[in-house]
Amino acid sequence: MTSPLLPSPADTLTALQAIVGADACRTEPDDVAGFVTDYRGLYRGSAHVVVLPADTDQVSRVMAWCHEHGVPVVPQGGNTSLMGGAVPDDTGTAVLVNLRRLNRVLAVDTTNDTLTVQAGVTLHGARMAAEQAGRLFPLRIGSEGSCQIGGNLATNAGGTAVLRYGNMRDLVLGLEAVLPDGRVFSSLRGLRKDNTGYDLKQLFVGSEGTLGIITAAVLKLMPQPRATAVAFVAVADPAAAVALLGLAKARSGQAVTAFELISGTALRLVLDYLGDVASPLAGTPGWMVLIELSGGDDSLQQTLVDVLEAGMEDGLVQDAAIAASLSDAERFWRIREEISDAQTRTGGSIKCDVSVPLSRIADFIAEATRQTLAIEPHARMVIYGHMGDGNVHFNPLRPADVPGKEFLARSYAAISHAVDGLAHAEHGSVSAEHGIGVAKRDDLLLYKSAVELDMMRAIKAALDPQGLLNPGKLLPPA
Ligand code: FAD
Ligand code: 2HG
Ligand code: ZN
Repeated sequence: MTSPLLPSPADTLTALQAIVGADACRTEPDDVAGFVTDYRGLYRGSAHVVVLPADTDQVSRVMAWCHEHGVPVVPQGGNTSLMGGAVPDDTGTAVLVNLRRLNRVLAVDTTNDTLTVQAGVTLHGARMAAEQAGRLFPLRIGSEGSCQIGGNLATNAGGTAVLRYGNMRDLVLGLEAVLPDGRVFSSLRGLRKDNTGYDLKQLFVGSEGTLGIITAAVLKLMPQPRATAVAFVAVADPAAAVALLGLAKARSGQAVTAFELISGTALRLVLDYLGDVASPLAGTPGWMVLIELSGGDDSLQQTLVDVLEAGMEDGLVQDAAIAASLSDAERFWRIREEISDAQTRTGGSIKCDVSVPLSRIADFIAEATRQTLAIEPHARMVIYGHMGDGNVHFNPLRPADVPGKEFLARSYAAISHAVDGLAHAEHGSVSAEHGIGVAKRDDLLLYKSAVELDMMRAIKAALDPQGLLNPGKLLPPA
């Protein structure tokens, strides 16, 4: 509930300029447009003012002022999320707080293996800071050049290395966040053990900007792997891919770092989009996996060859290309990472970001495909994702001759409910890594129990009783 007596736009601007400076307040439509439209151009809102604070103290004072005057606040990082959570609604009453100026690496501790950064450091910046210190920060997602650590935490980002290193929740040791009333919660400590009660920092992870504005974090660093081996592999079907994963785990110990499934339709789409990139395999197999092994063992390449040979003997592997150089490996990965943008460019993509237990994933894909094609017989089955951790991006794409808007209008609801319903029935999740935002907000009523929803609302009410922080996101209306 926002106050019916909001301050005038002029008073709000004057107050916020006094806190962050006039240069750090944007109000001109051209300056604001990029902040109020989401990455895919599907969600457009408006903001009363976009504020670019320079430090935690400024964030705290902005929040305190907005709290005192009942003004809604939308936190934003790199604005790369896919669920519409980082842009305001169209009422124009919100203040949008973008964290991009909080972009300093605060400390690298190579003895404790921790990296302390402000929330606006991009994921790429954090990975580079780790690399310069001879360490690895292992979160790996295609948007790393733009997304920010604060956004990664607020969405509990996943990506292609979760199988080995976990998602963002597993990679954070300490966190600083400004609460809706302006107070600063700080647990900026690099401890791997701390059992002194509730783990409050984890409340903010995956909270999508509804409980506080994350301003800094202490992240875990890992040793850099001494060797990496990558292969693009044709398999008969998802069941063969699951069996190959089991074989790779058994033969390589802890070395499987990524195991990505790619449908033939997804490969064709991305190769058309990239234009000048050669396919790693001859023809277009029906299904492929991109496997990466990494570790300290120089014989890793041979281990990968052994895995693939054993896979061929077992009838799991139909064809394989092993990266012979770094540039091969980069090309294989580029093909995988660009699938999402290839869909965005084509338009008319129904995104189902589901996870199910690995033991159910092949049957799930078969049945979800059958039900989708019963609704849209000519949909293009762009199916890919982080199979190694059970996460499938099941993203039917409009038939080539149907405009995106028409496809979404006639089939989005039916297909997404069918696919999500199947995932739920398999004890899976209807949002494995992209979060809820506004896109899936009301679906939570179908897929979360009354007890879970009550607990989520109780936490929100305790920290943000006025409901001012990122209103309308994540929590379905009571
Ligand atoms: P934003 O989009 O700005 O915000 C996301 C949410 O977090 C919003 O609700 C916002 O209010 C909140 N928020 C942002 N910053 C803060 C803060 N400092 N404090 C509090 N709340 C905040 N996601 C994956 O999980 N895995 C992938 O593999 C993956 N690949 C992608 C590939 C592409 C090409 C694209 C475009 C996106 C991909 N994403 C992926 C989605 C997206 O990049 C992630 O969700 C990312 O973590 C969002 O970070 P951001 O800084 O852009 O956040
Ligand atoms: C990926 O794995 C991202 O490439 C984006 O999570 C998935 O666009 C998508 O659906
Ligand atoms: Zn993904």
